[in-house]
Amino acid sequence: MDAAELLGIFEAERDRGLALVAGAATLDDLEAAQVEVIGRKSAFSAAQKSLGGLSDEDRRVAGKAANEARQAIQGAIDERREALQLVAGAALLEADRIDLTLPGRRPRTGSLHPLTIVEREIVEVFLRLGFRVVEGPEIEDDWHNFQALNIPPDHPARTMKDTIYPAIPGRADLVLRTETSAAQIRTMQSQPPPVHIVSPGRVYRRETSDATHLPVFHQVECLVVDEGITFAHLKGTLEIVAKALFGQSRRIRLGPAYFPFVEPGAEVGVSCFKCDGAGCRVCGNGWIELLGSGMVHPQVLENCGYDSERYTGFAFGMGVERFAMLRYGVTDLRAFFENDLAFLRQFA
Ligand code: FA5
Repeated sequence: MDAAELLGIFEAERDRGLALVAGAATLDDLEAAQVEVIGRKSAFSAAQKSLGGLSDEDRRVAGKAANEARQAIQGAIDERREALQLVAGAALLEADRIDLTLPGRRPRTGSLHPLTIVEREIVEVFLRLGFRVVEGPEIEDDWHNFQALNIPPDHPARTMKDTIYPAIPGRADLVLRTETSAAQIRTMQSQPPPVHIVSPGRVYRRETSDATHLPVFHQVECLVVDEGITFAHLKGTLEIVAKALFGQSRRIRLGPAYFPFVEPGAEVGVSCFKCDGAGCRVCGNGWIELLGSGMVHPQVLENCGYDSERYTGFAFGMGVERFAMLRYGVTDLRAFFENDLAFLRQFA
């Protein structure tokens, strides 16, 4: 190819290149235009390579023209790239724009579990009466859970409240506590009378679940020990607690019951909140059996180092789930442990 032909190519490619660059609407278009017009395989580059075949004078003139054309194209590309980058940046900002005037999304807050609400409510009543809250361990030893409570190893009451024995090497004496009464023992061991405590917590029994029984449930235990404590104090306290929890018009009734750690022992019923003792679907016979109670057995006081000739006491233990069941009209205790959010949110 002679110099004139090459000059023609450089000029034509420059014009074609400038037009392509000007028409590039995106950075990708621009990239393609650059490859096409001045890329290694372009007509322009091929023409530039053949400059070598020209005479010195022609090569100088045509080479200069080639460089100028290439610079013009490259300059146009750089300019266009800058402009397109601005556009792309603005588009990105636009796409990412946050509308600060939109209302915020409120995070969903949790709420207390109904059993926690009820347990606190029960404990609150005792706090108002001047009781102190104590908590005992859920893994107890046989002595605190059974023996100190007047339930020796061969006592039939063990079968009524059989439990789960954790497999801890070398500690065959450990049991998951069957009732919060073990907290009585620990409290009496740790302090002299008078005692006014309430002890909430989880308990375990080898029990098959049904609508009113669970193998894991909660109790709140109450214990009072002092000089001159009588059954009248027990009944009076139960009345106050029942009225505080179920309403001022509630009545209580006591029936004989056996617990090895009290003498005498009583099962306590509360007149039904629904039918006021007439009998209905909730209670059956007008009364709701809620808790076990009694005068602390002298042997239990002695087991804890208290002088049973000088001190007497009463204790009772109530089921938190049973109370929650009555409070909320829940017909099956298992609902409290199924973690069904639709159920739980009702208590929020
Ligand atoms: C006791 O656990 C005695 N410690 C109560 C007591 C304390 C008596 C102090 C005397 C002095 P009982 O096994 O009845 O007693 O349980 C007490 C309450 O726990 C029951 O009235 C009931 O409300 C609840 N309860 C018992 N078993 C279950 C169960 N499997 N599931 C849910 N609640 C239960």
